[in-house]
Amino acid sequence: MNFQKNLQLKSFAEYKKAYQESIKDPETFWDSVADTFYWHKKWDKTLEWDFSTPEVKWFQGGKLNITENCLDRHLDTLGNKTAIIWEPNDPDEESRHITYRQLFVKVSHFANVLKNNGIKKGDRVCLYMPMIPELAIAMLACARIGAVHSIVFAGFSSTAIASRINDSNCKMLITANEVYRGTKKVNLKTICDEALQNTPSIETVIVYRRTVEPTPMTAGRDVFWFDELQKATKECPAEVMDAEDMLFILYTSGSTGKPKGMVHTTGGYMVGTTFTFQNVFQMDPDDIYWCTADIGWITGHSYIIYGPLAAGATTVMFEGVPSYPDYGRFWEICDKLNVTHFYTAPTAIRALAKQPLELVHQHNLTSLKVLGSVGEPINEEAWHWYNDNIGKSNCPIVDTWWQTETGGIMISPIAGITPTRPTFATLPLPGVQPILMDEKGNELELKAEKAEGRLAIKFPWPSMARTIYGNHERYKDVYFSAYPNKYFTGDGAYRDATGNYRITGRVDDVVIVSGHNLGTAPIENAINEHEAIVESAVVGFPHDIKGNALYAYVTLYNGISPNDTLTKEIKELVSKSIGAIAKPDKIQFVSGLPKTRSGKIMRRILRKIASKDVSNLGDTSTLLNPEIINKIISNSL
Ligand code: 7RM
Repeated sequence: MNFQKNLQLKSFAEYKKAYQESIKDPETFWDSVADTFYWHKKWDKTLEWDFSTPEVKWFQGGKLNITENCLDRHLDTLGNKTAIIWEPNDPDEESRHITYRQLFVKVSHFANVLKNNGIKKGDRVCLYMPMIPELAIAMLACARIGAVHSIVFAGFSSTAIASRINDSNCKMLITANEVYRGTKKVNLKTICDEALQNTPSIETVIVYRRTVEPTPMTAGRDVFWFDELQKATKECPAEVMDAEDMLFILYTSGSTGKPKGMVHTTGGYMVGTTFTFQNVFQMDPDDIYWCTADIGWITGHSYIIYGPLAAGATTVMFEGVPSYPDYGRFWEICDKLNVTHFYTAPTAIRALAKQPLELVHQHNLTSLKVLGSVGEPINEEAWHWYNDNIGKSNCPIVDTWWQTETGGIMISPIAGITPTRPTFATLPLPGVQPILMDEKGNELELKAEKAEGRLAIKFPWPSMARTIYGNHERYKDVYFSAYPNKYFTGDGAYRDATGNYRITGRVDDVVIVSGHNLGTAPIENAINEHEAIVESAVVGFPHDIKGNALYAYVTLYNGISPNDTLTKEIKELVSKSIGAIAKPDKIQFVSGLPKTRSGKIMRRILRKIASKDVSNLGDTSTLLNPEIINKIISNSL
C-alpha cells in the first residue's frame, strides 16, 4: 500500500472536479478520504453540525487510534523506512535516523512509562521540550494511550507554562534538563521548577537528559526519562478512541485575556492533516520533507508529526536555529540530507535574504523540488528571493494559509498541480468554503471581479478545532458571533476575479511577530504590572525582518519621568511573563492614550502613528481626548 500517493490529486482538472464534488456533497467526499485510513470500527455518521451553538462532529461512531495510522499500519511496507531524521543544533554532533519500526517501538515503550506513572485516557499532559525526537515520541505516546497532550513552546516563560498547565489541569509535565539553541544553552528544568511552584495539579515530572549537566530533581515528583524506560515493558496496544475524543490542546494568543486552549479531536484532525499534507506537498516515496517550525506551534503538530507520519513520509526535525554556526545552516542541512520539500516562514526567509548570497551558493540545493511558506503574508520581495535563490525558479512555492484553529491547511496551491502567484495563497483546498464579508456583514459574492473583505468560512471541515478548553462560550464569541452561522478567521483578504485569495493580515488585536501570534492584551497586562506605570497600549508596526514588531505606548504616574531603567524594566517584565519574543522594539512614554468615550483605547490610531502613517487618522471626533494625538505624534519614535 502506498500511503503517500493514494490521496493525491494529479492535475488541475482533477483538483477542480474534486473541489466541486467536495462542495456539492461534502459527506461523500470526506467519506472517500477517511476510507483510506485504519479504523477499528467505521463511523455511522459523517458530519453533524450547527455553527450557531457551535457544534461540529465528524465521523461519529468511528473508532481509531491516530498512532496506529502513523506507525502500525506502515510496519509491513515501510518498517525500515526513515520516519524521522533529527538534525542537532551542533553540526558536529551526529544526526539520528529513526525508522518507522524503531519509532513504533520507542512510542509504545514510552507509552508504558506514562501508564506506569498513572496517566490514563483523557488525562492532560504538558510537554515543554526542545526539538528532539523525544518530543515526537512523548506526543505520540500520549496519543497511543488516549492522553491529551498540551505542548508549550520551549521559549515561553515559567508564568506562561504555569497558566497553561492550570487552565487544563495537567497531571504530568514532561521536559528536558537543558536545550541547545545556537551558542546558548537554556536550562528548561529550572524554568519548569519555577512554574511548578504554582501548578498544584502536576503529580509527576519526567525529565529527559539532553546534556550531562547535573539536574536539580524534587524527590517524589521528578523522575528521569531513562530510568523510567528501564522499568517499562515495550509493547503497548493502542487505546481505541472515538473519532471525537480529544487528541490535544494547543494554546494560542487571543486579543483579550488569557490564551485560548484550542481543542482538536482525533478522527477529523487525522483525516484533514493527512489529506492536506499529501496534496499540498505532493511527495514521492523517497522524498525528504523538512518543515522548520517548532513542534510547539500548530505547524509542527500537523506538518512535522501527524500529517507526514500518517502519510508514511520522511520528516526532518531540526534542533537549532537558522543562524548557527552561520546563516547558511538551513541550506547546509538541505544539502546534507537531500531535502526535497522545504517549508518555512516568511520571517525566516526575510532574515536569510539579508545575508550574503554566498551563504546560499556554498551549498548544493538541487535536491529541492517544492518550497513552502506559512505563518504570515509573504511579501513580494521575499517571495522572489525565495523563488530565485532557493528554488532556482524551478520549485513551486506553496503559500499555505491556515490557523491553529483550522488544524490544517485551508487555502494553498497544490505543488505542481495548481497555479502559484506571488503573495497569493491562491485557491481553497477541497472541502474548504471560504467567503469574504463586507463591513456590513454581507457576503461578497464570487463574481467576475475582485473583492476585499474579512475572511470567513461557511462550512465545517474535518480538522477544525471543536472548542476552547473549558470555555465553549468564548469559542462561540470569538469565532462564530461576528457573522451568524459562519466561522470568522480574524484575517482580512483580497480575492481576484478568478477566485485566488491573498491574505492581507489580522484585523483584530493580535500581532504576528516573526511568525508568532502575539496577543497585545497580555503584553499590556505585563507592562502594567510595573509600579510606575498607569497603563499601556501595544500595537504592531511593519518590520523588515520580523514582519511586524511591537510598539508600546506607556503612561507613567505623575511625578515620574521617563528613563532608560524604566525601559529596561518594561522589557524584563514582558520577557518574564510571556517570553523574549514579546519584548517591544519601541517604547514611547506618553501623557495619555487616545480613548473612546466608553474608555476603550483607540489602537487603530496608535497603529497608524507607529507605522508613520499619520496623514489620515480617520474620524477622531468620537475621542474623549483628541488633543493627545498631536502630542503623541510629535514625540513618536
Ligand atoms: C499556521 C499558523 C494564524 C494566522 C492567520 C494569519 C497568519 C498564516 C498565512 C498567514 C498570510 C499565509 N497558525 N497566516 N499563514 N497569513 N498567508 N500563508 O500560522 O494560529 O499561528 O496563525 O497566521 O493571520 O490567521 S497560527
